Parts: sequence; C-alpha cells; structure tokens
Amino acid sequence: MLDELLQRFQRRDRNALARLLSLVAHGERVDDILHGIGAPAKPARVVALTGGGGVGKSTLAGKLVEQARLHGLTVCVLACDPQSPLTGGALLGDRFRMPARPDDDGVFIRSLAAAGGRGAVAERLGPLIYLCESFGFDVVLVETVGAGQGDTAVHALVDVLVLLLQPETGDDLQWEKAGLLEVADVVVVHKADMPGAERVEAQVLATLALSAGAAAPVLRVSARTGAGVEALWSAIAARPLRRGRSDATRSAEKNR
Ligand SMILES: Nc1nc2c(ncn2[C@@H]2O[C@H](COP(=O)(O)OP(=O)(O)OP(=O)(O)O)[C@@H](O)[C@H]2O)c(=O)[nH]1
Ligand SMILES: [Mg+2]
Repeated sequence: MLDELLQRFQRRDRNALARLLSLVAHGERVDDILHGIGAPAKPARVVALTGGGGVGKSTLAGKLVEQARLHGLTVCVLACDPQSPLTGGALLGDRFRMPARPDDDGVFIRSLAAAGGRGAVAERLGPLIYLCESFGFDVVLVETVGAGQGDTAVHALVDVLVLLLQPETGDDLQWEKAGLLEVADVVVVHKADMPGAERVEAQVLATLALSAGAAAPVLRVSARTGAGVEALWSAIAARPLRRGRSDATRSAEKNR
C-alpha cells in the first residue's frame, strides 16, 4: 500500500503527494515515507509567511503564487493556519482566496489545518516541506500559524521567513516580544492600502536599527491593490538559500 503510493509519488502523481502529506501530517509512517521518497533532485526555495491571525497571509500567498507562475516556477502551498475561532476555520477561505487555475498543474495547494490539529502539523512541518521539495516544486510556500513561539523554530526549516504586520492592530509590541523581527528575513507591512502603514513601517525600521543583525528589508505591500507585490517577490528571490536547510527539514521531526 505505502510502496504503491511511493511509486506513484516518484511518477509525480499529485494524488499520491496529497495522500503522503496527509499521512505525515497525522504522524503516520513518517520515517518510512521520508526513507521512501529519496532526496530532492534540486533544492526548492522554501518561503514561510507568518504573522498574526487575519493579517492577510492567505491572500498574499495567492499573489505570490501568481508571481511564481509569471516567472515560470512551479509552486506548492502548505497552509497550516489555525482553525481560528475568529475566522471560523480558514480551510474554505484558503481555497477561496488562492485562485489557482484548476487546470494549472504548476500549482498545488494543500490546507493542513484540519490534520491532527495545529500543534501536530507545526511539529511535522519539516517532513511536510521535504515531501513537497522531493516532489520537485521550485517554490514551497508555507503559511504558518500566527505569531508565537513556533515561528522561531520555523526559521530553521525555510530559506526565507516573511513576517507580516498590519496597521493599527493594537499589538505593536507583540512582534518585538516574540523576537520575530530578529528572525525575519523580510518584513512586510501588509494592508498598506489602509491608514497607518507608514507609522508601522517607521516603528519597524526604528526597532531594526537597534538590533545587531543584518537588517531585513521592510516593504509596504497590499495584496488587495497589488502594490508592492512584485517588490516582495524580488526580495524573496534575492535571498540566498539557507545552507543545510534541506537536511534540517528532513530531520526536523527526529531532532525535536
Ligand atoms: N485592506 C486590506 N485587506 C486585506 C488585504 N489582504 C487581505 N485582506 C483582508 O484581510 C482579511 C484576512 O485575510 P486572510 O488572507 O484570510 O488572512 P490570514 O492571515 O490568512 O488569516 P488567518 O489564516 O485566519 O490567520 C480578509 O478579510 C482579507 O480580505 C489587503 O492587502 N488590504
Ligand atoms: Mg489564512
């Protein structure tokens, strides 16, 4: 049964990929699956979109999918958003807001919100990413659960960590406390079509100026109007791939 799935995976059967992702998300046969799929033929560019609930991660992911396709790259989206009581569960919303053309086999979108609960999925994020990378996608885009301790762990599993903030959320200090700014490779002030974006941008720049590490680019972006989306794609594409990232991804579960 698993052997057959793995064979279909090697033949790039998307249903097999979907089934294997579900198994791993539920913590079933993870080692057998990792062993069976083999190493990726080429590294993917793995990008995480993280930020608080409702900051626009799913909407922006849809825009980045478009950018990837415009550049001729195949892309896989793993949406691990929580079944937020605020949104009543984002499962449907994610499909809705990521308008991949159904006939475009360069795009694969999988929501894992329902698989074993958010904690479980977050724990197995490494192997889930590794599966998508081995399948051969050029870009793997991960929508992670909102700001929290998990995000700093996500950093090691991805090449580019994109932190989304938005104007007037009233939790201006939250991202500083969480240390998220320090691990972000790109900071997006999202919903820049709304008032207050400049103020948040100024706060972020002031905070980054005080920190020791290399400053992450700060970009104002609106998925709604499309403003800044291309600049964001360029910033993501310009980041070097993280050395050793793929191995870290593969072994993430064993080492935890
Ligand atoms: N004004 C404005 N609203 C936006 C923008 N992008 C998304 N939104 C709205 O923000 C709300 C949340 O968007 P989502 O993309 O679901 O946000 P999310 O971060 O994925 O949400 P969760 O997965 O539930 O944490 C929706 O009502 C969107 O229409 C934007 O650029 N500008
Ligand atoms: Mg979402």
